[in-house]
Amino acid sequence: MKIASITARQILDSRGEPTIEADVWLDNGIFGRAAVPAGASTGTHEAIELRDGEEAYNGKGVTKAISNVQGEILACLKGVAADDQFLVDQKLIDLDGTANKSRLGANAILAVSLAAARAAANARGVLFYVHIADIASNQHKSLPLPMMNVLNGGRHASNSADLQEFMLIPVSAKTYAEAVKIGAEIFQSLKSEIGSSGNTTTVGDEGGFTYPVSKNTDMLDLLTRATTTAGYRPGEDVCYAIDAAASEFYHDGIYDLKKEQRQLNPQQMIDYLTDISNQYPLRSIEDGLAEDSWEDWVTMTNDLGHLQLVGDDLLVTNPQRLQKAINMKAANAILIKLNQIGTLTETIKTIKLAKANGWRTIVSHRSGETEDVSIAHLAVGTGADQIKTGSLSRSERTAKHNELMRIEEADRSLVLAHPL
Ligand code: 2PG
Ligand code: MG
Repeated sequence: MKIASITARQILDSRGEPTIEADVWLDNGIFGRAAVPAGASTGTHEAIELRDGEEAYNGKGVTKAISNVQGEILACLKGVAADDQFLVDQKLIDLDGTANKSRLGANAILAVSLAAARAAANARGVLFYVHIADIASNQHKSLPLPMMNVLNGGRHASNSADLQEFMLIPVSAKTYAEAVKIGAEIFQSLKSEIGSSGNTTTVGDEGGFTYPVSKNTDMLDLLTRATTTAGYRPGEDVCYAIDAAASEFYHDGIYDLKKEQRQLNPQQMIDYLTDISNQYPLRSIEDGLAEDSWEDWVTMTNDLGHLQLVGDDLLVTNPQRLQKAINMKAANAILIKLNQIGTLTETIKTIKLAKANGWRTIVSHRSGETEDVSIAHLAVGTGADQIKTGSLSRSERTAKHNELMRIEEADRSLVLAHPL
């Protein structure tokens, strides 16, 4: 199964912005397709996506990335075995030649990396998660526990909370389908709560409702009411998670919570998160502090290490940054985003490093998504603990939940990863 040709095209993501989709064709006539997502609250240390910077699409076109795929990348990969993912990705990394994939573009590289893996899975006649498990030499496939982002704030919404994501974790669910049921029922109950308070039931980028708060915990109160109304017990059936995305409101040593008119120094920010975790059944805090505040992360991990403390912008799926965090004991879990690092092989390497050190792994979408469901397969194939793939609305979010229910149906031996 050798790579014979590659085509790429510009499609739209869920925010209506252009993104790249690639088709990798093999010499046996089989092909694989993959599309790349895009973030809004991107970390400074992520691999670089190549955008045209020209008039079309306000500079966000990806035609240069497409030319790179159909030119240099195809020339480099033609004749390479698609089922040798390590070789495919190493050739892409070497061809690019930069540390952050800025020459060819991480978007160009990832589209090809994933599409080649898809093509190989198709040629083998196996579901994608099976192929990923084989690449990762992983014997322990499982279904991830979902963190469902039902209330959106920060850069993913307007007129909403400072903190970016308020998620529910259906910890009492025994199957993925049951997790979806719990999440969807609470989502509908949130809609009624918000609607009956006279507010509009607008959703943000990840399909969760926006809400005009005067303090950030208003979101968690709303979530508690909706959970109870839907017939579930906060703290027993459902726990909460937040992604503060704190780098977005951190400037010159200060965390600026505009909705609350509070400016907090790092220790006060840690105290603020501690208070929230004492008041609500909060089990997971992502990016509670800024992306380069390593020492403050160590303090937070000392104080709040009984919770899941997730590094997203801090770690950017990068094995070097993860190793540093492991050594320093900064955080205890990592968010995994393929396009932060740019190839499937490097993503798997980061997951394995995290697991080897007893860290939790959470496979994640981006706020700008497509109908591509590869992350559902990545989570199952690597046996990731959790998946963060948005709310129970917007098809680019539900596509992943739906795919996980299909995978569950296809292989009844897969179990849902342990609750937190
Ligand atoms: C995050 C992500 C996904 P974005 O911060 O975790 O929820 O957002 O894709 O905008 O970086
Ligand atoms: Mg995040």
